[in-house]
Amino acid sequence: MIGPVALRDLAIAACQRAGFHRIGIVPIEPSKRAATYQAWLAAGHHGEMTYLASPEHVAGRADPSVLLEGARTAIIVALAYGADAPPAPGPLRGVIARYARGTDYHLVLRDRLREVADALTAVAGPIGARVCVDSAPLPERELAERAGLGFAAKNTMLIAPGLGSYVVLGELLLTAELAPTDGKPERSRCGGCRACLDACPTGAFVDAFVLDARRCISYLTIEHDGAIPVELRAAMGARIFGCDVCQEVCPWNASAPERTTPAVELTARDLDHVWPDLERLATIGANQLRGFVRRTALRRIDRARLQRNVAVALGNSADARALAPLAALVTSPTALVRGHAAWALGELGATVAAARAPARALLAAAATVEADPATTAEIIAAAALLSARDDHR
Ligand code: B12
Ligand code: SF4
Ligand code: SF4
Repeated sequence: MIGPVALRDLAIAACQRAGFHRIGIVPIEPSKRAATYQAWLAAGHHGEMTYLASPEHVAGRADPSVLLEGARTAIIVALAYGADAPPAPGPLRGVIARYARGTDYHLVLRDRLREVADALTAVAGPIGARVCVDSAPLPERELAERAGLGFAAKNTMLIAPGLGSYVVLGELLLTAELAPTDGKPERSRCGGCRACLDACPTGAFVDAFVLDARRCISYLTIEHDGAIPVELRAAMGARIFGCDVCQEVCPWNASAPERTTPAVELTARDLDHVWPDLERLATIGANQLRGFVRRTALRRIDRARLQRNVAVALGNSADARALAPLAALVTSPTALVRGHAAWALGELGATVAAARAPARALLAAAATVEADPATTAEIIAAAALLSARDDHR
């Protein structure tokens, strides 16, 4: 029978062949941060992500052994994605967060971790295994920290020194005993820095290490259904899927990219998946949209949420050319999209004098046919903003 040390060496070799940038192996133990997690939920910081508070999720977060009968060991891996950002190719471009520019990392990590599980069972015979990536009820950052992959930073990210924080995490739970790797948990190495806390456009950090997801642009653009709170829309800028600001300002990311070759599947598919063309997305057909999001993390949001985000980005563009795509969005069959397009017309008209009269005309036309009360309220507020600007000329 193959022993824990030989299994560990086999697992490390398989993880290296699979191309992971960091690898750690730890015995499965109850979480030391279960109370932190529950306090975060109790404060409502998870917003509408109610699955995070389900009994199954809370149990797994407290003790990962409930996720796989007989689980004894966890392999934790980090995979780096690209940090480079080429310049925007033209006007009216949105921004997609770096982790979402290539193939969906859930698919990439899952496939690679299955290869590792197969390599182990090929030599050691049947072993119970469960691949976990993101949505499984596992405290991924804590596990990575415990396995010595990096430290918990004030922006709540796991920073892997030498790689930075532009890494995604995945785990393979196993019923076999593997000898642990020798990585040790590190204390936070943020020191006196607080650049991320100060740079967050929406003020989403309640404190160092504590994020109120309800204010986070990543949450607002991806997880949140319905209307985006009006007071947070301007701060979203051109971001239509996710946000990287609290990582962009981090000194640990400044030199990491040159030292890393990111996973090829996670690198940007093309310029349109870095700087999406907002005009195109405003009028994109169902088939084209399917092609654009295929096998990317973008498929997690539906057309209505995407076009809601596009409308906000157009409203923040301060570019009169945004009028044409907004004219299309304000007549969308989806009330959510029409409402955000109305808001955007108000913003655009308020910031670009040349767009004011056409924006007002579009709002007036929209008002005559609008039946949805929430959208009507958006139209009235946008028109009032334009009138106020006229008064202050
Ligand atoms: C829910 C969720 C979100 C939410 C909430 C994020 C948050 N910070 O809580 C939203 C939608 C906002 C989000 C955004 C993003 N997410 Co997310 N998300 C998750 C998910 C599913 C759960 C996170 C969670 O439980 N949050 C609740 C808090 C309490 O738990 P925690 O994040 O583990 O936080 C730890 C620290 O706060 C720490 N802590 C608390 N107090 C203190 C005090 C001290 C002194 C110390 C040292 C530590 C410490 O303890 C907590 C537990 O270990 C994880 C996957 C998973 N299963 O873990 C991915 C995950 C965290 N997300 C990930 C990514 C990539 C992102 C984004 C970068 C995507 C983007 N570009 O838009 C942003 C980053 C925003 C940010 N600064 O966190 C990666 C992070 C990889 C990494 N290097 O850390 C994960 C691990 C997914 C993955 N498999 O790779 N996400
Ligand atoms: S991802 Fe963006 S909005 Fe969310 S906490 Fe970081 S900087 Fe703030
Ligand atoms: S920006 Fe500063 S405080 Fe924030 S995570 Fe990076 S080192 Fe830590």
